[in-house]
Amino acid sequence: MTHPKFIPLPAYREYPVEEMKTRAAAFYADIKRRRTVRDFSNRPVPREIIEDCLRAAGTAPNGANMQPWHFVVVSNPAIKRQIRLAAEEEERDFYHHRAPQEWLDVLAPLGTDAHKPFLETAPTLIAIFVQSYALLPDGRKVKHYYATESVGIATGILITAVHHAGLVSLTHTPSPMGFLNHILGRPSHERPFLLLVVGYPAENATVPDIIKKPLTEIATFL
Ligand code: IYR
Repeated sequence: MTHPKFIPLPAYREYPVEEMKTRAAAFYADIKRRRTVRDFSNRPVPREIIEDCLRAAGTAPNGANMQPWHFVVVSNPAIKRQIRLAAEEEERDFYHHRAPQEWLDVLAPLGTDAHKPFLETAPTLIAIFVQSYALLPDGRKVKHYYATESVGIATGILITAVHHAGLVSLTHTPSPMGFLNHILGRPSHERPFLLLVVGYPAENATVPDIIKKPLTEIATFL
């Protein structure tokens, strides 16, 4: 048993209430500009930017601080091509055979299909893996708690960091995603969670005309 060790809260900053209000409003104004983009430019993105976005993701609150995530950043064109081919194969099966009509109906406004050119066009793909347990060098397994929730939170921070840096992203979930372990050489105790496509939008990028639910619908104050 390791005993807890505490240090004074290192970097908390309290702002005057008026400044907090301005900050909260300004953050909302900025994050509501974020759109999921499917039309990417092939302009390269400096690796340093992706590294800082991943460092930000790695600060996420998570179960027992086990940090049950792994991020594989792919910019190599040959690997991107392999991912595209494997994803499109799954997606063709999804759109033409597996997806129930009910699912296809709610996807219709997004205009998605099995064609995923962005997996090759975009400069950066970040494959995000969930580790349901850690594997110690001696082969012992250490269970991770709330692994999926933790990786979901880290992914939210990553998406926010990418937006904040001035890039766009697409949360892509080819299903099933097991091919990512194979192509990227990840061990079987890591489960693919999401493929985050990151880059600049294409000059003529369009997005679906959709709206977010208002606060009154998404929140209750008691
Ligand atoms: N994985 C498919 C289908 C898809 C599913 C949902 I839920 C979306 O919000 C969007 C797409 C695809 O990526 O096309």
